[in-house]
Amino acid sequence: MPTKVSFPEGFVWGCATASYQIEGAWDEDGRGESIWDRFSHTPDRVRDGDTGDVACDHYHRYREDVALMKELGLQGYRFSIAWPRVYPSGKGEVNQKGLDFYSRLVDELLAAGITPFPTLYHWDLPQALQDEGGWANRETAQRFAEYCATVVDHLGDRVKRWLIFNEPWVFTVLGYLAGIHPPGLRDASTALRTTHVVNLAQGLAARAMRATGKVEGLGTAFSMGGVYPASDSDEDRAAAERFHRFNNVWFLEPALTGRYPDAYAGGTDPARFGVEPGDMDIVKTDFDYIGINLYTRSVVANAPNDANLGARAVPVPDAERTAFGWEVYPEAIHDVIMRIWNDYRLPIFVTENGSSYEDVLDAQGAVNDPQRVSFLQRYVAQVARAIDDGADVRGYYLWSLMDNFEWAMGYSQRFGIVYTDYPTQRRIVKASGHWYRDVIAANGYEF
Ligand code: GBH
Repeated sequence: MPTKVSFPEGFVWGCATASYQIEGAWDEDGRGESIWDRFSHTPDRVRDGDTGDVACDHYHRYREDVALMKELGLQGYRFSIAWPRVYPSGKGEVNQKGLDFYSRLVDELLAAGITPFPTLYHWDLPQALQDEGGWANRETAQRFAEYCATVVDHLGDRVKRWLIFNEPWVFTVLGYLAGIHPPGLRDASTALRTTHVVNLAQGLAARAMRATGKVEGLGTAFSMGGVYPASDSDEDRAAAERFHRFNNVWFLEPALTGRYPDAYAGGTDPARFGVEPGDMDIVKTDFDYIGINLYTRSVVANAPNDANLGARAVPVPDAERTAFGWEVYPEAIHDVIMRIWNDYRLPIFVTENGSSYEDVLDAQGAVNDPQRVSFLQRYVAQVARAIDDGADVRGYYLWSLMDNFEWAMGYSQRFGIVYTDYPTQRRIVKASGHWYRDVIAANGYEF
């Protein structure tokens, strides 16, 4: 018997992308240098020396790209705005040409009947602000709020719903603790301070955006994953809970409650975050919804030797995996949505979900990606199950519209439902793209 998967009326089907990953035109029309330009232009930072200098050339091809979205029947499009296009050095004079690009993109989307859902920060900090300490510097929070208010002021007549940050956990932890994203630091105490500056930035930005009077919806897209204890023991269950607090709600919890979650086995002294009097009132942010980016899961065991969480992810042998090596575990999206819905009771958008596989353009000019179709069939069915179980999930944004610059992995990972032929910049809709178009048209599917 096939499974029938259906969605409530008004559920939004979309795709997601990010500025640095698709735009290219890195030094055009007054755009300033971003930390990803600096990082990718530094030898040995990105696989194969790849950079986002050209990427998908979306800056020049946005009209064709929006036409493609329309062909697919997309109802929503999540993209990000590059801060250094708007403020080339992070502050001071606005670069009108940068704002104009996003204004044209928004007009094009609206004309195609697609609702824009922009993210204000998807990792491309102006390098000039990094030179002053980046997210470790409290001043950056003020500059971010000013930038956000400027953008909302210019686009807010047409754009109603916004996401402030993309995955604060990823850019602080990978950038300042693991050193695999810019600025490439490995410094635990700086990393904790960036956590707090980012939270302040979010609170200040939300207030500055609302002050324009043009905002109808605000949230942030958080990186999350399924977390399951390695055994039924009390120790493993407690370790899994600490892992959830650090990996899933490390940023969400302070925004909603004004407190840092208890994730560290030995507790976390607020002084280590650099919290000053009054800060936690600013950090508290009035979200209209929560964005969840979810790809995989972790199985977690108690680990007394781990100095931080006292927890570690254990290998899952023989698991099904994507080309990136991430385990395919569809129930994770249901389980995380239910946990977040039960704990916080705010509407949820799936702001990213998808998979990378080694796609090839065949002799007939087609791209057959049955693994991605199967991945999506199973994950999206779990989103429907969460809705059936009572969670208020408003939409699903698939990562990604097209293959693009996958950060430290360069162009080696293809996440698109549209294949990007980089040498020619031709876009070829993959089998998964045809599948998604049919799902959107029917607001559901069978498999
Ligand atoms: C997102 O990051 C980004 O927002 C987006 O820009 C990016 O292109 C996309 O995802 C694809 O990577 O424990 O080894 O199984 C996602 C980052 C993905 C980080 C899952 C943690 C767990 C890997 N997260 N990952 S593992």
